[in-house]
Amino acid sequence: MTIRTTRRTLLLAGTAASATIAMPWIAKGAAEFQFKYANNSPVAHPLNIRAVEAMERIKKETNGRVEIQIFPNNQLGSDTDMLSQLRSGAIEFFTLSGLILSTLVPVASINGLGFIWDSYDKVWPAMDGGLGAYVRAQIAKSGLHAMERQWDNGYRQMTSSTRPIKGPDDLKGFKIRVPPSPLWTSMFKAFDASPMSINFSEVYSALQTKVAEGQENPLSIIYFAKLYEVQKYLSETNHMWDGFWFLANRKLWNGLPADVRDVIAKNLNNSAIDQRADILKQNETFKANLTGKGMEFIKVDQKPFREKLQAAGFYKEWKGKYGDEAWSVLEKYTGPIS
Ligand code: X2X
Repeated sequence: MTIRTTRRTLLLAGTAASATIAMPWIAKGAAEFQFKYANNSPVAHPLNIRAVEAMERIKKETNGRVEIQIFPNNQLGSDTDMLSQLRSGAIEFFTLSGLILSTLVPVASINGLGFIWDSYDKVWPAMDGGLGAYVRAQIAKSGLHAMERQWDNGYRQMTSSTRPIKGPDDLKGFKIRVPPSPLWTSMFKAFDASPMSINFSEVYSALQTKVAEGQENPLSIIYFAKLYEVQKYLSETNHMWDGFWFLANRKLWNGLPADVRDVIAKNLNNSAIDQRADILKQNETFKANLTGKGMEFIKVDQKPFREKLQAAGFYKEWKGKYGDEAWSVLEKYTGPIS
């Protein structure tokens, strides 16, 4: 299905799971540079709304030289598939959680450690500052280029269809879907849960068929991907903060004329800032909206969760994996972690 990219039609198209965000007014072959940008997020998610806006500005500011077509909602495959497509050059741009990117660039999951971020007031200075720069330097060594500004996924919350998760003991043996990333598996093993790595493209059906009892994601994803249809309880754990790196194939990126690169980077970085504000604003209404869809919210105390991770040696283990240098960059922003 092809749709026009006005905001209204995008919102309408949010109901069509396989909608393409195409730009039909651009004659095929008209642009000097035609690129593909793919992601895992629902069409109505702020990531896609703001990406559409960015691509329109990029086209305009390059006088039509650059046309970037968006493939949302796992249309080109799972995150794992899209990451290989990006590396091979089959697609030029891709947004991916740093935690999943860690399968290629190990340190990229560092911001996802459990219970280390009190608030966005610490997250953004870290990711826009020294910690983000550290991670991006490692990404650059992997054949990819990450734009400076990360896009928000959000603080992650646990959901369940079988039983409410009130404290860490409720996670014992809990069949929870986690994204494919060693950090996620390790964390939920430390809770004595039974984590299963499943790409986001398969999450709805894994929950619907009860292959997994629960999952964890930010409110925006739970809402826009309609996970409330297949989950009952939502525990406000805020257990991790997760963001999307806007990635380009590095060879392609470096081969672009500098002026084209500048326009693309500027607009993607500006739209990232707008998208962060969208998530923040929408977070104020998601609770009421999700309750309206039948979800039951549960307030939880983070302390026993964190203590369980400490007792399991989780922080010590990951400090060893990331190394002292990365850990000290992280602690500059979070304060001491042990
Ligand atoms: O896969 C997920 O759960 C998601 C959508 O949050 C990510 O992209 C990491």
